[in-house]
Amino acid sequence: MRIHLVNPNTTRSMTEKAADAARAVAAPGTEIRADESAFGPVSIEGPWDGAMAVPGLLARIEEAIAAGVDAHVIACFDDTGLDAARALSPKPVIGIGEAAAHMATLVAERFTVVTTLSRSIATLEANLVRYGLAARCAKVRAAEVPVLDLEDPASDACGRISEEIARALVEDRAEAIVLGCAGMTDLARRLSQIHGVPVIDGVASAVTLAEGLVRMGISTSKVGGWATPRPKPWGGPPLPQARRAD
Ligand code: 5HY
Repeated sequence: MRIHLVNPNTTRSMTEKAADAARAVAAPGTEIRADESAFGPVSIEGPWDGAMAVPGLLARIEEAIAAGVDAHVIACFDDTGLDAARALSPKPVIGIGEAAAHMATLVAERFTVVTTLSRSIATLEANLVRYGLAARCAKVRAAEVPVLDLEDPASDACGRISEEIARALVEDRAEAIVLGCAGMTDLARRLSQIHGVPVIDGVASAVTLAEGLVRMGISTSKVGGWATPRPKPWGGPPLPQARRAD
């Protein structure tokens, strides 16, 4: 099967890190097609970035549909553009935030999300309410690490995330931790070993769930809010089309 992993921001190194994590967990025979938004912000930190990332994301979703992929994974913990992508594609679309939260509920009564900056918290809290999972989430915390610091080996990002995890285990009585950024995907195993609890990465969670849906032959229901968009005229200049380099 072929899974499309799309990073809604435009930072290639984050795409490659997520693609590595996806390939590490994917079953033999699963091909990962990875790309990032064709245009938009280099990182998503709050609602404006998130809104501006969606058109470039949807351009990649359209390309992947045309290429015949079996499912899509949105590799941003905010699940940026998830509803629009589910309406657009006939194939399953899994957001790493929703996927990680579901996985956490299978191994812990209470989990805490540790994300990057405080400005991302409201979006993640609203998502959990939307998904029906807020009751199982003790808290959404921020390690106060800018997203792109996770791409800088010299930054103390991992240390700050680890300190926040330690606080969550005591103050929140968290039994598992969900890493609240695609850029943290390479930290899960090490942080789980340090803290002795499940530390859940959304990329691995989403790829695992996407493979399961494809094997079950289940895709997005089109009879409700995720119905295929109705064709209609477009006002103003056309959106830039994605032009794949390769
Ligand atoms: C992410 N931002 O996973 C989110 C995390 C955040 O560019 N990729 C981003 O900070 O909201």
